[in-house]
Amino acid sequence: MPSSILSKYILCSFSNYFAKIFDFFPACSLVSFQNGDFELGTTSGWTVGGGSRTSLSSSEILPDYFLPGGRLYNYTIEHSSIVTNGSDPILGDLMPGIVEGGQYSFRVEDLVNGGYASVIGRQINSYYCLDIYFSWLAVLQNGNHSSNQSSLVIVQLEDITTGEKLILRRYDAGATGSGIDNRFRQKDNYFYTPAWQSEHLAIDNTRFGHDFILTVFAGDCQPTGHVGYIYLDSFSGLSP
Ligand SMILES: [Ca+2]
Repeated sequence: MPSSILSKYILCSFSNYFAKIFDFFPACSLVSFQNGDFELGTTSGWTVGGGSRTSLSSSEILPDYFLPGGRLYNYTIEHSSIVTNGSDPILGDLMPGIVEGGQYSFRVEDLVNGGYASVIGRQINSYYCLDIYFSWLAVLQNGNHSSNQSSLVIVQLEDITTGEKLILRRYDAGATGSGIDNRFRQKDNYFYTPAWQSEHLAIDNTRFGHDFILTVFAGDCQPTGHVGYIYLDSFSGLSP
């Protein structure tokens, strides 16, 4: 067993131990997040989809529309990909390496414009651990459009037992810059995150055993001339 995996196992065993002491809940398990870091080099365990977003303004978009069974899902649109470490092809050294941990991460959508959108989702059921972590890195091309017509990324972590969105980030490349916040910087006509954005949900005992779903969306601009994409890595019960 590689030492990094071994140390994570030991850490998780520790947190299991304390969870048992304090709440007598079943042990949390790495199995919940198997391939949450994409280190199988595949999307095993995840659900991926895509489609055209040109019929919708950004405010009308829900990520679920582009997952299998969704109203805009098109199985021929496969723009997303597992990626290996290296620089972002557009922003280069302005962004960190496009893999946060290990050898692989996942890029939602691609670097070609065309009015498309893509999504990846992962559900974990009956979750008894104390934390959920994941990290993302986004690029939005400013096409000098309104927010509603611009490229778009959405990151959401939902407690589907209660229907609450516990983490919700929604950014667009609207021309005024009002669709981003201080997580982003600008280079030419690109908004980008200069560091991996580490998300952490601390789960209190009112949520033990609930089902959660992580959904990450990226879409080109509606007029089709500009790109949006987002990298995802390190979905785990343990800090990256
Ligand atoms: Ca990884």
